Amino acid sequence: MRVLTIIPTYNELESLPKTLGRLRSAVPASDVLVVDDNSPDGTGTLADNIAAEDGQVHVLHRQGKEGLGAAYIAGFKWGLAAGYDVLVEMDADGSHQPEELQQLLDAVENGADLAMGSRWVPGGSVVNWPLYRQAISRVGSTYARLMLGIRIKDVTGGFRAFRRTTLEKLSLDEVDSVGYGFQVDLAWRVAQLGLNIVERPITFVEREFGASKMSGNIVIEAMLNVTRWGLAARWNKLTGKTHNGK
Ligand SMILES: Nc1nc2c(ncn2[C@@H]2O[C@H](COP(=O)(O)OP(=O)(O)OP(=O)(O)O)[C@@H](O)[C@H]2O)c(=O)[nH]1
Ligand SMILES: [Mg+2]
Repeated sequence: MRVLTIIPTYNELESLPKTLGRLRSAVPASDVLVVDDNSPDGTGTLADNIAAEDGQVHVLHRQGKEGLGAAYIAGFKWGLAAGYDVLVEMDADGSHQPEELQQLLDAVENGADLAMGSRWVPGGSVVNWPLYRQAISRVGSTYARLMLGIRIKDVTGGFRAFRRTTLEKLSLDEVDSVGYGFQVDLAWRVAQLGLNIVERPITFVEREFGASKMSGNIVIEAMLNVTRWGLAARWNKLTGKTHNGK
């Protein structure tokens, strides 16, 4: 399986080299694509310098900050066009442990269409995350699980391995949610297709350097979308339509 790990970056000058170094030693077979949105702190140039030394690291430069979702969509398209079999989402900020990637890849190798790193399954944990963030994440995931009728315990998580055929079945151009909403959106689309989603426990560590790009608006957007999608799915069921409205 040819694996591409996609790492979106916006001002991750301190974190990116550490994360890349760990990833390259933990899973040397995985190629890497850094998707940088013209970070003012020069993360893009730093990524270019690393790529110049390491033929397995690639960089996709985008003009400006368009959000995590848009960066991933661009990265997925790049990876699909380049023929990768598995495409991985991973944050640059150290929250996702590269040493835990292999178990997600193993799950895909064993038949998962989407393997998701999960903080909220047995064995999963969070380190240095304030209680209020844990509460938002748990409540948000539980709400999404009930509203959407899916079994995923950590639906906002962003450490994931997609089988190529899974992404090929999604209409990537239709996905326009931002932040956490983007992760929920993708998971919901995969769930609606009836594909095989598995969760594997991960240790999520709060970022050490740099600033979070999370905001209250992102949480609210995600909640509103989940409500909308859940109601639409129920309505479609009642009126006999399939969940994607066809
Ligand atoms: N290319 C790109 N990357 C982004 C953008 N926003 C966030 N990222 C990256 O996406 C990853 C996750 O962003 P974070 O700011 O850590 O967001 P978060 O993990 O939801 O928030 P925290 O838990 O507080 O860290 C990091 O690698 C960011 O650098 C963006 O607009 N463009
Ligand atoms: Mg983060």
